[in-house]
Amino acid sequence: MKVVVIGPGAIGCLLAAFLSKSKEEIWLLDKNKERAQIIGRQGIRVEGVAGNWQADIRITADVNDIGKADLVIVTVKSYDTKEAVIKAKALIDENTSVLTLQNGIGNVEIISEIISVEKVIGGVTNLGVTLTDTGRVRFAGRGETVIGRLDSRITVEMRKIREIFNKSGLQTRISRDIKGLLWSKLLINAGINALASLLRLNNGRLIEFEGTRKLMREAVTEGIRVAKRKRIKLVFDDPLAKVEAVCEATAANVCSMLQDVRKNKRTEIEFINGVIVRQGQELGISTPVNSVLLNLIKTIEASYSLSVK
Ligand code: KPL
Repeated sequence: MKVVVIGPGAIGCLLAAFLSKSKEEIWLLDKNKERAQIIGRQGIRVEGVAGNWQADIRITADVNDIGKADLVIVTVKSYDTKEAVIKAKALIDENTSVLTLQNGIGNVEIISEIISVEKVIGGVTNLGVTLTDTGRVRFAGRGETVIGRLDSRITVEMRKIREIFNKSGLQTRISRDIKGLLWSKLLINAGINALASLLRLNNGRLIEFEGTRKLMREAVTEGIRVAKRKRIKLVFDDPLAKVEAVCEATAANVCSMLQDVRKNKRTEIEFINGVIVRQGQELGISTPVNSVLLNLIKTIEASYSLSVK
């Protein structure tokens, strides 16, 4: 199988490094030529809970170097999905599956506008990973990866993906209810990412303080209300307990949004708390905590270049 991981961010690098342990042909596709050359020379360095090791990797910024792929895995930031998939079209033919392992809600839909929905597989991953430098990642928390299709079907391609991921050491399963999964993961990110970024705390710290625990629970409870009204079946019996469990399991991790804020980069807030606020408005459900989190993170983004007066 020829597998192309798009985006050498934290998740992209970690996936490519793990998958390169399999017998398959693994590629990393970067939009930045210089960075691709650096990673090509150095390989990907992984440190953390799976030990410290190095993976040599095929990487390019030119899709023509790769040819047609059997599987394309999208790991770019949600606001870059459209551009990344349009650029990757040359990799995709009738036999290619496209798997999104991104945060937030909306990526399956964005990808399905560019290529046939038949080829698209959704997924969530709870791997806690930080990009410490170009092609260098700290793997801070193991977590399950779950994949599924909007039409609930389980295909041969999905079984193959599960097999390759598991063989590479990435614990992976298939679900028939991808919407429920994406919303369940959304609740985790809605509870953790914005708060951790505003307070500049590791995931684990969020459950150590009464104030953050309370706000986390309120943000998640608002999301649960929206999901319930939309008749989304959440996969956790107790989503509030699950968010706290993820904080514990990824305690040392700097969440992806805080990694972005530290680098003065745009965040995925619109695809996380923003989704709860917008869908809440449409359904007449008030989401005050998510609205505050959304507006504060947007203000941080808008004020990156400003200095204190
Ligand atoms: O998905 C994550 C993220 O950082 O975006 C969690 C699971 C919260 C791990 O940090």
